[in-house]
This record gives sequence, structure tokens and C-alpha cells, in this order.
Amino acid sequence: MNFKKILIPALCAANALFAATVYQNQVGFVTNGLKQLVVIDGVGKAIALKDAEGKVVFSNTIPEAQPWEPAGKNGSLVDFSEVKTAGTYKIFIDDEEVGHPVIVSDNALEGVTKGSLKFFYFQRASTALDEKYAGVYARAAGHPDTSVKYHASTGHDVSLNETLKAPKGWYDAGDYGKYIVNSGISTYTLLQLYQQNKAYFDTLSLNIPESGDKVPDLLDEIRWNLDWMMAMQDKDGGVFHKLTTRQFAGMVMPEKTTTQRYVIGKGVEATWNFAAVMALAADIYSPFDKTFADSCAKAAEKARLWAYENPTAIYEQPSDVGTGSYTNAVTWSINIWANAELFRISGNNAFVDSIHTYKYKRTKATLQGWANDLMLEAFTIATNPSVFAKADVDTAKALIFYLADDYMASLENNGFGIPLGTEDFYWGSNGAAANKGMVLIHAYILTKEEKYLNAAIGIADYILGRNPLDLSYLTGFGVNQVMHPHHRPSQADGIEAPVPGMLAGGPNASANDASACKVNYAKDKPAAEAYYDNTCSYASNEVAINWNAPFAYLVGSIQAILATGKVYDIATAKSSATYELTAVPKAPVDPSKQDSTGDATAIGASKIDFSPIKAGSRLIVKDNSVLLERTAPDGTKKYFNLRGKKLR
Ligand code: 9MR
Ligand code: 9MR
Repeated sequence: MNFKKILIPALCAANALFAATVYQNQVGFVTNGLKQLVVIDGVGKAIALKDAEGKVVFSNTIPEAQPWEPAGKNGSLVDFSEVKTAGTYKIFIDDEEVGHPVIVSDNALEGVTKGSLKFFYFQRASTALDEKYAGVYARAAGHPDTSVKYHASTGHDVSLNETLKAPKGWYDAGDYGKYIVNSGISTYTLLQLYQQNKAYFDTLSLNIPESGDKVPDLLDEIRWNLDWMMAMQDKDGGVFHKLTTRQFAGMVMPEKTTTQRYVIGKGVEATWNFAAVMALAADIYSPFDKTFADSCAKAAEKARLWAYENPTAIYEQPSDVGTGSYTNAVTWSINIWANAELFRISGNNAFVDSIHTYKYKRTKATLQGWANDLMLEAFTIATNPSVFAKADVDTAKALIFYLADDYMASLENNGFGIPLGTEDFYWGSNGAAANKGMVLIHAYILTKEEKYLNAAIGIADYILGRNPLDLSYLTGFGVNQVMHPHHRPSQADGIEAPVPGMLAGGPNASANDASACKVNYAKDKPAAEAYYDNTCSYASNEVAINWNAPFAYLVGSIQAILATGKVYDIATAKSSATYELTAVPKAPVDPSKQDSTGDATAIGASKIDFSPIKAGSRLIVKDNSVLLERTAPDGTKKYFNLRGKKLR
């Protein structure tokens, strides 16, 4: 019996009693790009878009609804990409106006690109924000950071009462701390945005104090943070973990908190991060400021040497410190990333040899985030095929498609057309969503297959309103906006609207701040609704540089690609300068510090064609010892110690 045939008319009759709901990008659709919206309770009804004169520019019947687990309800995905005329349209379902205006324009995502990048200007430490650039959000200078103390965890003799100058940089988030680990991935993501879309960003004005100089505004903004990062490198090459007060400040303006700041910790996570970012900066800034670029390359080289000499220096949060910890990052993933960047700017094979030491771990991808940078090396290697060996490029591509094709598969029968699952709704879910978009953009750069770009557009649409809260998560943009982010200046400045261009952390099914909020906003809610627009909610409504950066990358790339019709040409991609760098010692010295997720079992990842290890033997390092791994042609693996004794 065909169940559907009986059910559908019954459901349609019931639907007629309820008005349909529409979830859509509230900011705009680029004229020549994908355009979709979601309708709830609309199956079988007529949907139309009309222009200002009431002329129908699109009409269709609302298709079958499909589930999307994070929303806990079914949606019908309506595709109106055929509308290729710029304009503002109204949505009608059975002749009733619903949803929000649909804006179609050639530069629909330019405003959010500029806005999300301008956020970094608003986050600048050690400077006043002038009204000319900040408008009503102008403020006094805070945190000069010219007299920073050394915390004992840096290894410095604190009885000497020395101080350090480390001004500038961006505040991390809603707090006033400056953390190298999180700065690393954020700065790097923005550098990649520039690198991959130079034609677009060379002329894009952000209205910042440096606008009008010879350097693109995006690079001027990034430089503000690089200058700070540079000051965080100790004389021996190691890099301090963070610069913060010992405890979080109150919810006050920057200039109101004058509590002593410290550099805290010095470890491999910060040092590897620093090396990776400085290496890429050495390439990108060399046409603009050769002296600075040279110093970046030197600093990166020195950092790497320190990290190899101090492999056990893993950051631990001191007991008298309560600011963000950024601990437990996967150190080998940062190591590989830094070595990839160093090879790219130097051509010194010792750096790729270092990567190969970890080859057995590079078969199973994890989405990039402050705690795992494996994908960052994959992005670099895959987009530099004339620099890296083919086998390395193939491995890097495999990592990218391991994730990207998984996202594509999740779009099948997905009622909202969003490649996010219930498991993706953790602290900073919007940042993770944007990072998925970054993976998809890379898949697009590598294949030019539109499906990847379209999936990335779906993520941008999700953040800008195509979600079950009918909310744009970027402050200052969209019809329904986030109004109460956990962000000290926005809470303390007396202005009702928060600083614009900030991406809220997003729904978090774990509601890790339930005690601060006195309410568990995730309770009995589908994952995508576990969000609280309240200043208490640092786990769903804080803002952070590592969430804004991939969002800016996502919308900036989409806008640049659609507007210019051009995609980053990787065939000839290479560093604009070559540096002579030393790489001693060559290999990682402390395998016991390698991450457990990298153990030999990770090789089971079935989607990956990793030909060299399909069958045969090789040496791997596990639990501090070297083992022989034999892979039979059917893929089964056996392990032996070096005396030939079979293990397990
Ligand atoms: O404001 C802090 C925010 O930046 C952090 O992400 C969060 C978690 O570490 O902590 C916030 O600070 C709160 C602190 O943890 C407890 N006292 C109240 C602080 C402000 O809500
Ligand atoms: O983004 C971080 C998240 O992944 C962690 O789970 C959380 C708790 O450690 O910390 C987040 O980072 C915060 C940092 O510790 C302090 N500044 C604010 C950051 C965003 O909430």
C-alpha cells in the first residue's frame, strides 16, 4: 500500500489551518549565486516572489518537507536561484505575505564582509577608536600593555620585576585577554582570505586609520595583531601563551580596567602557532614591507627551533590564573602546519621531512579550530601543488574531501539544506559552521564544482537567518538581530545596539554557562535553538576573533568569487619571497607527546585513497616506541616490535 498517497492530502488539509513560516538569509543573495529559503508547514502551497510593482518574478509549489535533526522539525527547501535580477522582493505563500524582504544584489555579501572584518578594528587593544572610523562606538584607549609583568609560568625570574612591552593586538573575545593560540588560527584565516582573493581585497576599504596608505586595508588590520604577536616571542625563540590579567575583568570599558597584566606560560602550542602565522606573513607582506617580512621569517625559524628543543613544554593553566586557558590543543597538528608553512617559504626539505614523520596521522581529518590545526596544513599543501610533492598534495586533498564530501552527503534529504548535525552545536557553533564553509570553499577551489560553493552559501545563509530562530547571528545585520552579546564594550558603552559585525558564538546544546545564566536554555530544545540572547551567556552569545575570522573568510570568499567570476589560481601559487631558513633538529623528539587521536587505528578511514599504505610495511611511532605496521592487501593490519614479535 502506498502510505504517502493517503497521508499527503490529509497533511495538506491540516496545513491549511496554519500559516507557513519562512526562514531565510535576511541580508541578501548575490545575483549570480545560489538562492534558497526554507518553508515550514507549507507543503503543496503556492509560493511566489513579487517585486515592488507586484510583478511575480518567481513562483512554484512548495516541495515535500524533509527533516533536519538540529531543528527538530521538517522543512521544505525552495530554490529560487532563477531570479537573476537585482532587487528587493516580497515572499507570498497562497497570496499571504510571509518572511522578510528578499534582497538580491551583485554585492549582497559585501556589507557583511566589511562588517565582520571591521570587528577586528573594534577589538584593537592599546588605541583609542576615533569617531571617524568607529562612529558612535568611538572609545578611549585601553590596555597600553607597555608594562606587562612576567608570570612565574614563563620561566622568568619574577623577583627581578622585569616588564615587557607587548602593545596592540586584538582582544580575543568578550574579554580583554590576548591569547596566541587563538590569535594564530584567526590571523592565519584572515591572511588566507587575502591570499586567495587578492584582486578583491586589494581595493576593499574598511575605513580604518590606515585606509589610503599603500597597503590593502585587510593587511593593515592584520598587521595590528602581528605586531603584538611578534612582541610575544621571548629572546630564546619561545612564545608566551597569553597576555591577560590573572582573573577576568568586570563588564567595563577597556580604559576602566587597569589591573596588572601578565605574560603567562611559554609553550609549544603558542610557539608552533606563531611559527606558522609568521611564515605565511613573511610571504604576504614581502611586497609591501620587506624588512617586516624578513623579520617574520626569522621569527618563525627561531620559534620552530625552540619548539623542537622544548617538546615537553605544554601549557598548563597556573592555579592563580582564571582567564581563558586554550589548553589541550593537538600539538602535532600545529607542528605539521608550521612545518608546511616554513617549507613553502624556504624550500628547505627538512621541513617536509618533519611533516612526513607524522604521515601516519594525516589520514583522518578533524575540522579546524583553535585546538586542532591539521586542516590548515592541508589547505596550504593542497593549494600549492607546484611547491609540494604530489604525494603530499594528494594526502592534503584527501583530508579536505574527507570532510567536504561528508558535508555534501549530509545535505541529501536535508530539509534546511544546512550541512550541520546535532553534534555540531557546541560552544562556538557558528564559528565551527563558518569553518566548515572554509573547508567547502577549498573543495571548490580544488575542483571548481559548484556544489561545494553552493553548500558554503548554505552555511552563510544559515548564519544570516535561515535557522529555526529566524535570527541573523551577525550583530548589526539582518531583520532580527542579536542584541545582547557577551562583549564587555557592548555591555558597558551605554549604547543600546551592540558593536556591529560581531558573530555570536551560537546555539550550544551543552549550555556550559547555565550557572551564570540561572537558566538552562538548552533544556528540551532542539540543538539549533539552544541559544540565549543574553549577556550572561558566554557559552552561546559571546563573540570571538576565531569565529569572526572564518565567517569573514566565508562571506568574503563567496562575494569575491561570485563578483569577480574568478577563483584562486592554485596552479602557479607559491610564496612571493624565498627565505633561507635552517631546520635543526629535523625530527620531533618526544613522540610520547603525540596525540592519541593520531594512533595507528586512525588509518582505518575508509574514504581515503592513501595508496602508499594500502599494502606493505612501514614504521610508526606509538606509545613512545617504534613499531612495524604491516598492512595486508585486504586492509587488515598487524603490528610487530622491532624484534619481529607480533603485538596485541
Ligand atoms: O567574560 C568571560 C568570558 O570571556 C569567558 O569566555 C567565560 C568562560 O571562561 O568567562 C567569562 O567570565 C565570567 C567568569 O568565568 C565567571 N565570572 C563571571 C564572568 C563574566 O560572566
Ligand atoms: O572558544 C573556546 C571554547 O572552545 C572553549 O570550550 C571555552 C572554554 O574553555 O573557551 C572558549 O574560548 C574563550 C576563551 O577561553 C576566553 N575568551 C573567550 C573565548 C570564547 O568564549
